[in-house]
Amino acid sequence: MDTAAQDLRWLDLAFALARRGLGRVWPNPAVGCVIVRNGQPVGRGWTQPGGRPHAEAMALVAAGPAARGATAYVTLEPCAHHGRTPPCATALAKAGIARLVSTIEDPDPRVSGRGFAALRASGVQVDIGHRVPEARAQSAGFLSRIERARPNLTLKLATTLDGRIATAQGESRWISGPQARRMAHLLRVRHDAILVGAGTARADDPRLDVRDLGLGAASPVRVLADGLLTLPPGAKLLRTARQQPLWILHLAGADPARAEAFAAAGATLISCAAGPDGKLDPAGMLATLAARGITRLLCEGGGQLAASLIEAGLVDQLVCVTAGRVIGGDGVPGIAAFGLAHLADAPGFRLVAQRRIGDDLLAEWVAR
Ligand code: AOF
Ligand code: ZN
Repeated sequence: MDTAAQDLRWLDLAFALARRGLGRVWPNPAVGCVIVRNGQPVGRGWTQPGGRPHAEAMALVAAGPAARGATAYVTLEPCAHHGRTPPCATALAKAGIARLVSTIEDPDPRVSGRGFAALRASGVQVDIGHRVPEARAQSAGFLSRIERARPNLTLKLATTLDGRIATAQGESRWISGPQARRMAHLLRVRHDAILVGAGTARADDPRLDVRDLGLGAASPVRVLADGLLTLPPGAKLLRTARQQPLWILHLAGADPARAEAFAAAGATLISCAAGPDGKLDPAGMLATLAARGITRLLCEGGGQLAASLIEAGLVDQLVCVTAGRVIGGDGVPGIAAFGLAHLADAPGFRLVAQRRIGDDLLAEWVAR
């Protein structure tokens, strides 16, 4: 294998390591780092839960003196700012790294090119611009938080062939099969927060955790969009609020006594702006979550919330599970009405993957 191909192979290993951090490192990006000397990996690292230590620091500790003269492969520009620890760029140079192979600049204003520049200034050979689409995709949440002041948003939909999520009587357990439901739990682990609307919370009384995967510690923040604080006090979300964070987004005008009761149960109450229709403004909710550090957000419904997010053009990816059943037009639609007048204005998505999952069809779409 020639050097260029070897480089990409090591960089891909760094991407695989970075993946371990997804959903657990917010507000930071999940970064991976491999240090290679004489064709052998001598140190591997990835961003640790909570966002620190950084990937490069972990890999340098693992490599020890073997880092001298080695090449470092890093999935994002090494940082240049003094946080709780010295900058990774300085640490790499100090450890004697001879060459850096990396992807894109870190858009954090404290970094944005300064990491690469510092390494170059220290005499390190800096070779960047590799695997750019992959780097942007893996850091999509972090890039979105910095560049758009909102999280990257995935909407998960599990519907019948005719796009329904429940019968007219509200029966919804279960539309998709066990394999698809397990996949949905794995999807939660890779996100910082799970968002549901109040209607779904009242109808399904979900816990929104990942307990059946034995990954309790990796459980994401649960976010409930409940403008008027309609959640019943006995809801599982509230009863588990002390074990796993529950943030409730509500309107300023919601009943203060209910707000107090929910806070007393352990929930974090967050007041959000209203849109022109008097309901929670979807863009405002996302901005609020980004300001609190959320980078990767997974919305699991229901139909009203899904419709408002899609209508506002805020859905970056759709993960659709389609089950081989038909409920009919009196069933509850997975995406509620949003009064679209012209087909030309219909939000569009591009199919990027599809496969069978148990007896269901899994399809992934990205916003056009
Ligand atoms: C790296 N390697 O593994 C990560 C980086 O609050 P701090 O000090 O941890 O810094 C957070 C910033 O560091 C974050 O906004 C991003 O620019 C960068 N993240 N950098 O060199 C890493 N996670
Ligand atoms: Zn760093």
